[in-house]
Amino acid sequence: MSFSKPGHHIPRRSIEGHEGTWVKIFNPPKESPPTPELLEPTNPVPAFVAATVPGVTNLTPYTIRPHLMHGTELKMWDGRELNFFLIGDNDTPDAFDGTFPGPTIRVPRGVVFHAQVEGHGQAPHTIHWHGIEPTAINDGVGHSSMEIGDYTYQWQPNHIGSYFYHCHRNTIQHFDFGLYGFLIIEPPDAYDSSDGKNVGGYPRRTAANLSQYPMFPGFIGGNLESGNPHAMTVPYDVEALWVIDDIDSVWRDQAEHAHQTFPEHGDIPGVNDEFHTNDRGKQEFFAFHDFNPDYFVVTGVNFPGRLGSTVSIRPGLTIPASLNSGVAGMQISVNARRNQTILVRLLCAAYTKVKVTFPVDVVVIAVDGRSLGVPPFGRYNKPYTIPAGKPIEMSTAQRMDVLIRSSRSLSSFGQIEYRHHLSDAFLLNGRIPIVIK
Ligand SMILES: [Cu+2]
Repeated sequence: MSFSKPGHHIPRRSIEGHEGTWVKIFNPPKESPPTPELLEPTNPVPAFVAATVPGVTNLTPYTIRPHLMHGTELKMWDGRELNFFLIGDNDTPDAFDGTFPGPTIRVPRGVVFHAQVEGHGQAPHTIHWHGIEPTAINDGVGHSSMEIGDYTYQWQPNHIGSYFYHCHRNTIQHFDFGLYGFLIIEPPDAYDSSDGKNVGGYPRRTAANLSQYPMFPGFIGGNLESGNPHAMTVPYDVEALWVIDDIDSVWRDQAEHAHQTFPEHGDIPGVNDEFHTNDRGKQEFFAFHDFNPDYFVVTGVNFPGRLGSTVSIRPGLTIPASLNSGVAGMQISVNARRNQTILVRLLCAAYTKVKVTFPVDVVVIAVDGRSLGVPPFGRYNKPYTIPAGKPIEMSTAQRMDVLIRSSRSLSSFGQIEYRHHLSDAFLLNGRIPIVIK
């Protein structure tokens, strides 16, 4: 296979005539421009969710409708309320007022994806689809693409795996304050129920090359160009989502405005901007340079402990179908049976240094949305085993997909160790129950 003759043909349109829109620009369009090269969306997921989850609507066909907001207070484990910016969804009552993290978006590979996005309150915001490869205006990087306002993002995913989406305007604040969610690209037929499979549940499949790991049954190898949507995929029975994050309450108290780090522009942008006042003309510019988190969470769930402690979240925590694109039963704390294939999707959304440790051997099948050992990059990497107890170091924005399968019962914990990004001081050990029986 080659790039000039790819196995998966995903049609792309020429950008001829739109070049000016696609290059880096200092002042991106701020007012709802039409999406260049707009195609008909084909994402089947919004209609599936509306048909299966009570109360959910799908007002724009084949399209999701997220919105970005600011200024919500969420209660932490000790009762203290902290300032959050949240992503909500206009079609989902459970998510209308925003959730932390934002709803998990699942998309089959190869569809034309549309997100009709509104920015509320202290816009501008963007959505960056981290690891997807959209055109530049749809990539949602502040200062170099659209800043909303309102905008319909368009892209087409071609690699099955784990991604996330987040606001990329003044990222250090907006991402940290909660404007992010998880994003999963699934096999092309993941939402096709015509063969009788359970579209809204498990087992599901993800990309992997497990030819050297016969312990995981159901792996289908073969050729990506064969047309088999399951070539180079493996089924999993249980799925857990661990989004690792840390929160500095001082940042949340002192920088409540979304423009806190927008400098007052001089007459030569980027040269003589005024970094003592923000663009509201106030002496409130906040530099976000000194990060000292004192709250720690996994997938929005608080680790209930002070700095220096070792604490656990509850067993049996799951994510409702309304916040997971209609799929019921995705877990946070792991609860499985012996000889089930368990997929844990890890995302480091923290700014501190993070080490993840499992009580069992895990097989790493994908990193940053690319499955190891699967063409076209399969010659350069392969899945590998990380033995029980050996820490996995992660840094901001990294994803890692690991598989677990145990023939023995187990009642233990995965562990997330947080250390200060500069001093390496120990901050907290967060424990996540893993029960296999
Ligand atoms: Cu934002």
